[in-house]
Amino acid sequence: MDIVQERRLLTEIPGPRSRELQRRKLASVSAGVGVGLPAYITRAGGGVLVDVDGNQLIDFGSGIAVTTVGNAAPRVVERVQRQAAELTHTCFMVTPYEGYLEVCEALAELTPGDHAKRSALFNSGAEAVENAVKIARAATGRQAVVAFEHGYHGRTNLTMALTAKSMPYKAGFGPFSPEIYRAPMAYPLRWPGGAQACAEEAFEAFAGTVRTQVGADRVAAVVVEPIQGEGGFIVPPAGWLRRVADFCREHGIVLIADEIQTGFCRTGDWFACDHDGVVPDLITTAKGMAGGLPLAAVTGRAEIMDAVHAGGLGGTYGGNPVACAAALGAIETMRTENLCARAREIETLFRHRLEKLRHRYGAIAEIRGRGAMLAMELTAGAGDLTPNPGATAAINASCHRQGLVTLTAGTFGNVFRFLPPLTAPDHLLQEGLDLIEQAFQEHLG
Ligand code: PLZ
Repeated sequence: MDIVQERRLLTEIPGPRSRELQRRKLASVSAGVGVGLPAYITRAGGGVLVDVDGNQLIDFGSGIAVTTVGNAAPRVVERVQRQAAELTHTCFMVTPYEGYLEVCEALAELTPGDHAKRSALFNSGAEAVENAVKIARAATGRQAVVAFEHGYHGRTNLTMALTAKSMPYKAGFGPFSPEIYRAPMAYPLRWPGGAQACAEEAFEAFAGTVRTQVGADRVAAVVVEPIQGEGGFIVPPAGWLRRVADFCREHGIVLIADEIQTGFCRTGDWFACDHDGVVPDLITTAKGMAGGLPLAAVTGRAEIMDAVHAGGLGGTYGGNPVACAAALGAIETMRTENLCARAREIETLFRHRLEKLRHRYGAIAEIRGRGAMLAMELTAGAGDLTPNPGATAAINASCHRQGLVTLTAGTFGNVFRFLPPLTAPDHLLQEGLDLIEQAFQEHLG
């Protein structure tokens, strides 16, 4: 890693060269593709992004939970370079190669449960979720799929239907795929009966929705994020996921855990399901798995994965050799650098600072998340849960101006979330937290 791990501001953010590129963006890229912070990046490493004006930004987003092992991580780069020089593509369905198998073997070993497993590889998270639904339907002979309020599963037609939030993901893009049903999410902070009652009542509300609105024997799959990502890092109460899993087993429903954002060390375990002791039937992965190259997977029980007819799953690029090489480099990095433990360390470091802030600002209703996937939900003030997207956006913009790349989330746009690379050094994380503190000071006094 040859980039000095420090923030360095040479110009305002974005600087003049970035602003010039942003003018070209407006003239050449669809307006439908938004940009959060228009600082154009040329190099990155560890927890630092270097922009075209020479500024060094601190990365608290990891490109939305992707560069878990750090940007341009040495083992990823080494394997990608070697692979790209030898073989870039055959299409696994035409003439196969070993890297695809190695990734599927690693997935079988690392994902929850010690049953026989199979995997199939794809290009994006949405494609993985879409294929998991196809597989569950083929295996059960049923059509209905149940997803949750605040859930996010992608932007393709089927995954838009699974995704809860209308603006910006769905508005104007219908009609949506049929046979998708939505159940209430166990969201302790906003559960009408209070956080204490949430586990029990939210499970009953889910089971009630399935029984009365769909019919449990018509449901092919329940799709759930063990900790919701785009929805605002919503952590369901202990025991809720296990009860959902038990309900699925009882009714022959395939439980699909969408671990695209939570997987691969992010939450301090290999997968967030591990924390709850839940073994899903199918698990979807992407993002952190391949250190920045596009790769996604569906992994699951052999009898479910093998229920699909030969030729029923695939795609030209799924499991591309270079992306597979990147995944093997990323997984090797997670193992040798014990990044699950590092995520837990980061949680301790962040929580200490964020809780101090929460005591100072009544507008911070809650600090939540797990491992290096943490967030704060901002409301109108102490005791008032009215969402505060205005303060969230203003604080986020202040961080950007100071060279800290942060992200927001949440159905109401009032969640400020942190997803640092797990290889970022402590001093950089502390500096980022200083900037967050200053931004709160600036906007909330
Ligand atoms: N499932 C749980 O978090 C992607 C979305 C960014 P793709 N989340 C980032 C955006 O605004 O498009 C995600 C996820 C969960 C599925 C997906 C979809 O993964 O690789 O973006 O298709």
